Amino acid sequence: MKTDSPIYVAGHTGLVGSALVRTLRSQGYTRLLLRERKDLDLIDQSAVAGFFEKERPEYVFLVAGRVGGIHANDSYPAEFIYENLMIEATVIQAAWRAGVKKLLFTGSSCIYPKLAPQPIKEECLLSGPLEPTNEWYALAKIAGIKLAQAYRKQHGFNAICAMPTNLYGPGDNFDLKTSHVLPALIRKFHEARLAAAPEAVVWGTGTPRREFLHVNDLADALLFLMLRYDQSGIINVGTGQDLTIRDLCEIVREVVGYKGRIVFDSGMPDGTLRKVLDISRIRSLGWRPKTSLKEGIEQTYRWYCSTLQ
Ligand code: GFB
Repeated sequence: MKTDSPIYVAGHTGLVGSALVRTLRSQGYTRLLLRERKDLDLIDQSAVAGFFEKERPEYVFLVAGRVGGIHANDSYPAEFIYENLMIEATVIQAAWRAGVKKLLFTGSSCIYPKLAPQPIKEECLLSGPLEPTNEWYALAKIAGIKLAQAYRKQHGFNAICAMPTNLYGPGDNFDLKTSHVLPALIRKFHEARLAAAPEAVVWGTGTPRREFLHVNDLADALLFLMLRYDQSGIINVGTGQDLTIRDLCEIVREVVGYKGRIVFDSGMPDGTLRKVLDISRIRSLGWRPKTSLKEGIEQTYRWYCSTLQ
């Protein structure tokens, strides 16, 4: 991939897509093909095929999809499985037909079995039952992996699949119903501090463990893989470190400066109790995350506050 290669970033306005555009531009890539949903519906097969035939991208980052936290996944299963399945099938087919040189597809660590041995190796895929709250999304992403591997096997199509852990950073969704845990905690504690509320409510029991990767580090890893990885096997992207939701609350509380009580609502789902990734494969290629969790949360909180002005 050269700096003047035509590169299509599907999903460029989202958390991952916007970080990828920042990274590509900062690395001198000048021919980015970007289309907003209103201009190109990725579920519309003829529109997508037309776009690829006309624009002829050589490289594709397929980071578009319907995403959300545990409550959104559990509440909108039909939309999560349909939209993600359709986007993957439509873009991968059109990319192959139009002679794209290489496509990178992103999934999520929820593709792995709920009780996978930790840290989770790539080989654990399809070795046990999924977490029920996100099985719809997970199955759509697993189908995306198999699509990529099938097009490589039958057509020699160079599609690779990166499996990131839980992400956070600037450009995230801070809606308290549909977001992931980290932006939700930042917003809840921020609003509780402003309101001098005696307590803030957090979902679940606080005991689940999660791993968090700053989205700028993911964007860096995706460019790294697009330039250096050409295997059929999926590859994990994370930090290899996790913590309990209870400990995460303490870090966010400190960053936001909230002094009140944190109350856990065990009526809300915990989801998977642990899903930390084994990142030895990407490490062996020479990639390392750069952002510590504390730094990343401080930077994200500053960004969140800048959006409130
Ligand atoms: O980030 P999160 O929604 O996704 O939840 P998952 C992580 C943990 O944080 C769960 C707890 O145990 C939640 O119960 N939690 C506590 C909260 N308070 C909150 C809150 O206010 N909001 C949210 N959202 N969580 C998702 C999958 O699972 O991970 C997706 O459903 C995707 O498909 C994503 O894979 C990366 O880590 O549980």
